[in-house]
Formats: sequence, structure tokens, C-alpha cells
Amino acid sequence: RALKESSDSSPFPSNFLFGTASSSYQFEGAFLSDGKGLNNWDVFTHKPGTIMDGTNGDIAVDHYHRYLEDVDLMKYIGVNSYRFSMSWARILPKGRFGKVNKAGIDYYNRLLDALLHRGIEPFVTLTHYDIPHELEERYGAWLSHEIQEDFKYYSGTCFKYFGNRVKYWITFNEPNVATICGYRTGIYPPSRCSGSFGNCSYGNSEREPLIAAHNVILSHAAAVDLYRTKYQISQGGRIGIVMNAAWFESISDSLEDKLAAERAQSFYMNWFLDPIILGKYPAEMHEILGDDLPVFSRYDLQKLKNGLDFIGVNHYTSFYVKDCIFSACEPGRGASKIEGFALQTPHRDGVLIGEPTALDWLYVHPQGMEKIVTYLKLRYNMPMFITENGFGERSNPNSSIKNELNDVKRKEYISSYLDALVTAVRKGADVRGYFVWSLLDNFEWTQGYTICFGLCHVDYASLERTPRLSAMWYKQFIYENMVSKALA
Ligand code: GBH
Repeated sequence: RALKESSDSSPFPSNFLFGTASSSYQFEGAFLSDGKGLNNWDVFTHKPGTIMDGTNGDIAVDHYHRYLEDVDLMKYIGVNSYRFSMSWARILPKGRFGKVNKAGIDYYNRLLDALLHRGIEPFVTLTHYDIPHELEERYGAWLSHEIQEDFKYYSGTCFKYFGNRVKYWITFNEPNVATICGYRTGIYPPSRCSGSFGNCSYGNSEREPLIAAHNVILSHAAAVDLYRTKYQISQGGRIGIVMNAAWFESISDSLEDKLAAERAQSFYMNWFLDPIILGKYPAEMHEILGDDLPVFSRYDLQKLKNGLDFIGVNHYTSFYVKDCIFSACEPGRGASKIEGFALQTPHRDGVLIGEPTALDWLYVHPQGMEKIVTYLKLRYNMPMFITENGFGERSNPNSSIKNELNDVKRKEYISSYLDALVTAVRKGADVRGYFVWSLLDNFEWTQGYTICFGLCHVDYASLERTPRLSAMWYKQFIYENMVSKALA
């Protein structure tokens, strides 16, 4: 047996999760159906000028009604897990100030049962950028301490109704992105800008993103504490958080730039992971932000330490980083104080870090996957899941379906990032799953429907789903790595 294992070419254990990922606002539609309350994105997308093509998630890809077909599509591809998010406002239309929406509970019960019936492990995010509008109205959502009570109530509701079947919980999807885009650049709801960022009509305090993040961290801790004390022993699941994790490569060998690359990571990702895992904000944040950084009370700290069972990693892209403390920087991504004075750029000596794509933040640099996973292993030494990785292309309504399905670049992107992941695993990183973003084309936030991330194409007139080349490639990959191995 040992011989067989050592000669086995697949590094993935038989319980490795291969899946696809989605989120409620981007997929479900049915934004007013069956008692769902409005959330921040429903309200935001209905304001003129917020979404590039003027669209919204009112219908999205109608996953709410077509989930069975979608689960069958997953079964066809051969994934053994599905990462999706629950819509807070579908379950609690008015947060803790109203009733549980029975129809919302029923929907997720049907979805969970359909998945389990086909042997697909549910991997559930509690909030993927969405929050009931009621909580924004009542007390300013993440800017208030009160949000902890609401998040705890919501997560408790989900643990109670679904925890007998959900073995993987994620509290937050990319809270770094949600706080930066919601409270610093203002391109996501609640459209608040701080300092010199964005072009909101009002400038808010530079501290707002820090306060929102602090309340996210405390809300995470409250939910984890509740799960551990009341549910985990009987339900036997695990709970984690998902961070957007870019790889930041020092632009030169100078010590200044190397330290800047570290700072970029601290101000972006470790901002949340350090408090949750190590019980304190990164030292660089203390040094640079001083008294602007919120403080954890002794009571908070008790709940904080080791507040995770796994880290979820959404990894897509890499940037070079240049120091802005010892040398002057032009203004740009990362260059300001609240970003750690570490300029992020895709260029070095006129050469791009990776092939550019239709998205100005997405460069194809598969080595970044190996590096970020190795970095996380060294810093936190915890189990990890790659909760998102994928490739976006501009949708072209004039191109033939044949063209639309021939997504060679997506296939190559996924295949090269998986190779890099294998290298990190061989070097000892504890990675337990990988999810492609996404099963289907869907509502790509401020880009509306102009960008496609799907393994399967969606025809927005008929909502018909068709597997692309990348879906067939993923099917084959999973077969070779999991099924054929089990049969051998
Ligand atoms: C993920 O975010 C999301 O979790 C998912 O919902 C989304 O559909 C998917 O990726 C594909 O985009 O960086 O200044 O240009 C990925 C990270 C961070 C990318 C915010 C877009 C917009 C502002 N995202 N970013 S900027």
C-alpha cells in the first residue's frame, strides 16, 4: 500500500474537495420572491450609474428556480463539492428585527438536500458582500458595534436550521474587498469613500474602513464562538473565513521593496487573518496607523485567538510592489498610508507580471498560487481551501456560440494554477480543496453581465446553460485525479 501511494502521481487525497463556487446575489435572482427582504446590493444596483451596463441581480441566472438543473450540471462535471452563499435577507428579511422567512429556509433546505442526494458536499458562505438593507438603514451596518448582535443572530439561525447537513461554514467572503470597496473607494455599497479615494460626493473619515473591518472581525469571532459553544460538538462541522489573497512580489531585491511587499500583504490580508488567528493586528499596521487602528478589549481577545478551523483563499492574480516610504511614489493602488505605502503595479521594467485579461486587476501569473499558499502556510500553518480561482473574459454578444464555448484561455489558466497548487502541496502546504469561480457566467458586480467567469456559458435571453471546453477539461481533470485513482 505504501508503495502504491508513493508511486501515485496525484497529490490529492481521496477526500480532497473539487468544486465550483457561486454567491447568492450573483446567481439566485428572485430578488423579491417568497418574502425575501431587500439587501444592500438590491438597493445599490437600482441606483443609476452604479453598474457598468446598467443591469442588476434581480434575475441574475435564476439559480433560485433552476438550482436542480445546476446541481445536475455539477454532477455531470463530477465535482464533489459546491460552494455557495446564503442570502441573509432571504432568511432574515429584517435582520434580528423581524421573523425568520420560512420560504427562504425551505429554499436552502431543498438546495442542500439536492446536493447531498448527489454526493456533493455543501460549502456554505454566510455572507458574500450582502446584508439586509434594514441593518444599513437602522444603524449603518458595519460601522456600528451593533452589527455583531445581528451577525450572531443570523449565523445562529443558519447553524440551527442547516447545521445538521453543512460541515463547512464560511463566515465572510473577502471582507477585505467588501470593506475597501464599500468604505474606501466606494464602488460597492454603502458607497462610502475615505480620504482621497473614490469620487463620492462626501469624504468620510479615513478611519471608516478600519472601523468596518474591526466590526467584521468581532462579528466573525461572535459567530465562531457561538458555533463552538453550541453547535460544533453535536454537528461536527468546521468554520472558517475567506480572504481575497493576491500575491505581492517585491519589484526588486532591495530591502525597502521587500518590506513593502510584506506591508502590502499585511494591510490587505493579514489585516483580518492576524487578529483572528494570532489575536492582534499586524505590527506594520500598528506602526503606520498608530491610534487610528481600533483596539481589541480583553473580552474581545478571549474570543479572538485561534478563531478559525481553516483559511479560505480566493486567489486570482499577482502584483509587483514598490516601496513608498523611502522613495517617492506616484499615486496609485497601494501607495497611500491606509494601504501601507506599498505601490502595487503589474509592470516591471515595462514587462507585465502576467498575461493581461479583460479585467484590469487580473494578470495570469500561476506562480502566485504556489507563493501565496506557501506564504500562508509559513505564517499561520493551518488547513486551507482554495475557495475561488478563475478566469474572466469580456462577453461578446455578437460572437457565435461555438466561439463562446471555446474558452482555451480559461482552461489554460485553471490548469496552470492547479499545477502551481500541486507544487505547494508537494512542499507541504495543507490544502484540502479547490473551487473554480464559477460554474456559470453570472452577475459580475460593478461589471454587470459584461464579464464571463463560467465553466458553462449562460445565454441571457433564454438562461440556457452550456458547458464550455473548460468544463469538459475540469471534468477530465477530476476524473483522472480522483475517480481513476479510487478505482486503481
Ligand atoms: C471575487 O473577487 C469575488 O468573491 C466574486 O464574487 C467575484 O465574482 C470573483 O472574484 C470574480 O471577480 O480591484 O480595485 O479593480 C475577486 C477580487 C476585488 C476583483 C475587487 C474586483 C474590484 C476593484 N475582486 N475588484 S479593483
